[in-house]
Amino acid sequence: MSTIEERYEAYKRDGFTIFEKLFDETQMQIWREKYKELSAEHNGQTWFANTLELAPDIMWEAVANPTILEFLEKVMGPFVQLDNLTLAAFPSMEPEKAEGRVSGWHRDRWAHVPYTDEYHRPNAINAISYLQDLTDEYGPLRVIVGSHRKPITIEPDGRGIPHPDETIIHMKAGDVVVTHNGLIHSGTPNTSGQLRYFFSIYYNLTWLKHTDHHTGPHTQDLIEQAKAANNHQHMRLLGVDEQLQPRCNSGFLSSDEERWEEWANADRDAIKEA
Ligand SMILES: O=C(O)CCC(=O)C(=O)O
Repeated sequence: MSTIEERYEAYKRDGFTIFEKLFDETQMQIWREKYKELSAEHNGQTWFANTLELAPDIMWEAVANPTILEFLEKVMGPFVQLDNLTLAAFPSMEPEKAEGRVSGWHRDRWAHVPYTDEYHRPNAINAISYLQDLTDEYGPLRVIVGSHRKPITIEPDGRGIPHPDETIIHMKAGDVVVTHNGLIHSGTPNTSGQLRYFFSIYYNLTWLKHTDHHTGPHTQDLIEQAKAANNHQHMRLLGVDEQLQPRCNSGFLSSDEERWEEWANADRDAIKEA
């Protein structure tokens, strides 16, 4: 087990960190069932965004997972909002069609191609879990370690094939990989004969726009609950950041990380117990 400091150092160096077994089988089964229900209701659709609004009772615990949020606030400061919550499943394909292919190299939403090898706070972070073990048949995750700090580009004809610098990660069911949005990564085609579930909790900085709308009645109820509890961390997740202006104009003369910790502690102390 690494300490949060060790994780943060590894994350800055590699562009990702993996929390093992963060979600348990009961939670994963509930999410898989929800996917099947949604897909049946929507003519076999395989990709669902806005899933917090679609199923708040079973999704909020993932979005507001304390272990993930503690780490995100360490990395981004207490400026973390939900950009989008996606539950998807990649259908299986014939092994001959998948041979020598990857799903598609990319950096994630709100990224840019790095100019230098300096570390920068990410604009966004993906907390991805797969609701099954990613064996070779299900299709492992591929990453180019450290590519959030390297000006690597890939020509179009290289984007669907293995990369010489890739690392292949066989994620286990319930593990959560937290990526820097500048990390180049790809899935691998699924040839298992079963669905390959993909659950992505995507967070960005509160002064950016969010991709999910957060305007639906269920999400609005969650905002009201967070306001009643004076829980700024939860309000921010849903797009309401009441401290944004002072905290984004703090003068920037003491270390960012010290200020972030101070603000996160102040938010915790401000929560009203129910
Ligand atoms: O399929 C995977 O393992 C990764 C998918 C992914 O990174 C994405 O859709 O952004």
